[in-house]
Parts: sequence; C-alpha cells; structure tokens
Amino acid sequence: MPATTDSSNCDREQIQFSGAIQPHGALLVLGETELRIQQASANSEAFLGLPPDALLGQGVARVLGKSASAELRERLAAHSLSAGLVHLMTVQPLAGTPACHLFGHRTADGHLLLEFDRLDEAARISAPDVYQSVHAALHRLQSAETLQAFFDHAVVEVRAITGFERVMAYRFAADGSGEVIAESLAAGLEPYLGLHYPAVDIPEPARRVCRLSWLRHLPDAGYHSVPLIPECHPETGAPVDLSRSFLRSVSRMYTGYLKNMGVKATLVTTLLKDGQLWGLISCMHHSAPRYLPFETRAAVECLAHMVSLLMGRKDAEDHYAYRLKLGEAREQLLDAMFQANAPHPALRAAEPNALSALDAEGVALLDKGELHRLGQTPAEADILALAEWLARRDGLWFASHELAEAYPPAASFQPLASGLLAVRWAPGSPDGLLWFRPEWRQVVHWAGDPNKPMEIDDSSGEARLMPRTSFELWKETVAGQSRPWLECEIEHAIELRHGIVDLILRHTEQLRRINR
Ligand code: BLA
Repeated sequence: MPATTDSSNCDREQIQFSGAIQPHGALLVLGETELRIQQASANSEAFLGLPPDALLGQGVARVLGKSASAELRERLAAHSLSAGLVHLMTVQPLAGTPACHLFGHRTADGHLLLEFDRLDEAARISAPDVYQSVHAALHRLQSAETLQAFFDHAVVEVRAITGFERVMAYRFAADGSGEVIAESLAAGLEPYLGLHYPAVDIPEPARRVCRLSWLRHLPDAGYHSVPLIPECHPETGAPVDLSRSFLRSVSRMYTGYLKNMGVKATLVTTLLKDGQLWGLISCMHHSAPRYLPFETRAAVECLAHMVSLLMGRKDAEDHYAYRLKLGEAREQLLDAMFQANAPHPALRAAEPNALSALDAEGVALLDKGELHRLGQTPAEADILALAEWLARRDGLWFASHELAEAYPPAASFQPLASGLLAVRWAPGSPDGLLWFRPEWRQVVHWAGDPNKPMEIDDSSGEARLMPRTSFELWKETVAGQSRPWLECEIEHAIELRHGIVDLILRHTEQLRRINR
C-alpha cells in the first residue's frame, strides 16, 4: 500500500543542482581567467573527442584549437552572459567529431558554462525559413479578435513549427493550479482542453526555472542522465547551479509524471505578463522521442516572446467595449450626482444608477451612516456589519469573488451575494458603495483528483514521493464563488469613488462658505 505524504517536498527539491545533464549534448564548466576546464560531462568524448580525464585542467584550446578559442574569448567578452543562455558560435572540435552549436552563460554562482549541441544539418531549417514562419505566424496572431482566438491560433502555429503531436496553452490561476485553455493535437489523441491540473504538478522550483528561461526541451523523457565529472566544482566543493542550462538533467518526479502520462518528449515555453509567470505553451510528443534543432527552438522562443507581448493587448481589447460602456455610464451618473449635490442618484431605480452597465445584481450605498439598497443584496444588518469590517481593513477598495473566504459571516449571503466589490470614501469610515454578485456554480474538470494525497514509494527502503499516476477525469462543483471581478470593473469602481469624493469635498466647501 503506498503511503501518503505532503507535496511541499516537491517545493523543496533543488532541481537546479542535479549535477547531471541530458545526453543530447555536452557541458564544460570553465575557470574565468585561463578558460581552464574544471568540470566536464561524462559523455564529452562523443561530442568533443576526449573523455573528462583528458580535459580536466586543460585550457579550452585543447578542444577547439587556438584560433577558435581566441574567437571564443572575443565572443565571451562581447556578450553579457549573466542574463541567460547565448548562442556564441558554431565550432568544429579538433578531434574531428561533428560540428556543434556552442552556447554560453554565467551561472548565478559565477561559473562560466559552455554547452555543445550537435549541428543537425538534415533537420536544420535556414534563417530565412525561420524568419518566414515566425513572420507568418505573427501576422495570423495579430488578426485574432479575442484572447481565445489568439491562443487557438498560437497553439496551431507552434504545432506547425515544431511538429509536436500535442501543443497546449496552459494558464495559471491565482492558487497556482492551471487550465489547458487552447490545444492543437494530432488525430487519435485524447484532448486535454479544458482540464485543470493542481498546483503541485508544477512545483515552485519548476516555476522559478520557467521565469529564468524562455524555453526548455526534453527530447527523450526516457533518457539516462550524464553526470558532471567531478560532480562538485573543485573550488567550491558544491554542485554548480544549472538553472539556466539547456541540457540540465530534470527531476525524476517530472520524468515519472511524463511516463505516467505516456509522454516521450516535451518542449515548454514560458508566457509572461507584466514580468509575472502567466502560463506556458507546453508541447508533448507521445509516439516517440523528438529532438528539435536550435533553429526551430529559436523560432518557438521568438514566438513565445511575441505571444507574451501581444496577449496583454488582446486581453485589454477583449474588454474594450465593456470598458467604454462603463465609462459612459459613470460620466452620466456623476453628472446626476453633481446636479443633486449628493451621491444618492447611485441608488435610484431609473438609470443611470450604480448598477448601470456594471455586471452586478445588487448595490448598497452607505452615506453618513444611512444605508440605501438596490437590486439583490444581503439584509441591512448584514451589510452594516460587513461595512464595519471593511472599515477596519487597509485600502479604500476591496474586491473578492469568494467573499466568505475573507469574511466568514458572508457564508449566510449565499447564493445571493458570493462576490463583493466595494469602495469607501475615507480611511476608517464605513461610508461607501458595495456591489454584490450572486453565486456562479461551475463544474471544474480536473485531470485526476487534486485532493487525493500524493503517494510515496517505499519499495526502495527510503521514502520517496511518487508523481501522480491517475489522470482520470474528476469533476468538482465549485460553490460559494461569483464570477471574478475584472480589472476594468475594479477601475470603474475606483474612478466612481474619486468623483464622489470630489463631490463630497465640494459640498463641504460650500457649507463652510455659507456658514462663514
Ligand atoms: C515540472 N511539470 C513540470 C513542468 C510542467 C509540468 C510544464 C515544467 C517543465 C519544463 O519547464 O520543461 C506539468 N505540463 C505539466 C502540466 C501540464 C503540462 C500540469 O503540459 C498540463 C497539461 N510533478 C507532479 C508531482 C510532482 C511533480 C506530484 O505531478 C511533485 C511531487 C514535480 N514537475 C515536478 C518537478 C518539476 C516539474 C520537480 C521540475 C522538473 C525539472 O525541471 O527538473
């Protein structure tokens, strides 16, 4: 019987210090001054013609020859290698082994890493072809009218460039879980579109690596890892940080997971929005291992950058019409308030009122201690208690689609008011506007029960966490939540508050003048 344990083990695994690489390339760790080889991957002979013991302590010229190593020095000086992997040059090792692409970067702990990736002439696409495919893909992406259409195009484009059997756009939710929001797949494969995966499937160390590099490739998930020789750096006695290495040997939790999913090769690119990890484009090959040459990887990486830049704009465009309607409704309402010299028009039955254009079912106005309500709201006493709770919080606005999580008494507001958007006029005061949204029951399709505890394999005598083995569809009905508040709705509420506060200040000023 497998025992159960806690998933935080996955969040603690130091995946960057695996001390080993995948076998489709070779790696050297060099000393800065003489470019002397301090560590070499055990497979160096296949790529560079010499085994590690013939390389350690030698200058890199032993592998590349004098003229290529002089050129390498110039390239190293010309690039900032601390920001990530740089394609330095193509090299022909002295030993007559096949030519390689040579990548370099400096690790966070200050070591210079060179990675050799064999030039595959047969699979190579030309620079004009790379340009053409990225250019055509961008053109089609730009013409997409909604964010959904944009991702539907993006996965088709990435699949056309990579030839992977399954390409998915995966979007993270605030709790770290994620959903497959678009998918392009080969005939006969079972779709994952719409499935949700728990946060633990992509633990924090993997997310950190995703933020550090745009693209990661695992050409053969069933590979045997190749250790670095010696395993630890001779000067520091510690393994070097391989976070940005493209050959890094990955965690066995991940390869085990892929095996359970029937995946033989992967390519994963990062999607960032405003510098934050927003999602991934995840490519899987099921029938056989699949290696992508540098030129194709570069095309995909370029596309991932573009998708990251464009998706923010598409997202804003998606809500453009709604944003305009909210703006117009706000202007009319503020006009009505200025004429009345009070915020009460917000609650009148006729439009414009505080519900005009906004997707909410009820609103309450608390002004100078008096409460007014419109539409579906909780009872008066409940709203007053809620407003007192808000007044004790920092910040003049509050938005939640799951109010009872933050404010447990709201459990009794279900299903009338599961979500709240609120603004207050001033710190410490409960006066302000509160909008309510009813419960929105949805069925979430999980790929495997996210609440099922993880398994540990104690067959080896030592307890080890096992990757998830069950991907059976598990349906969860999410209750007690409303539709989430959009950024443009929160902005609308904040703008309306500004207008009302202006009005109150003007009114106070008028009273002061009259009383003088
Ligand atoms: C890594 N898991 C990952 C990565 C992805 C996923 C995308 C990053 C891979 C990369 O950057 O190359 C998971 N891929 C998915 C999911 C989808 C997908 C969910 O396409 C959905 C369609 N994995 C587990 C469990 C653990 C775990 C239970 O399922 C831990 C207990 C661990 N996943 C795990 C680890 C890594 C990982 C440790 C990092 C691997 C590495 O880079 O060393």
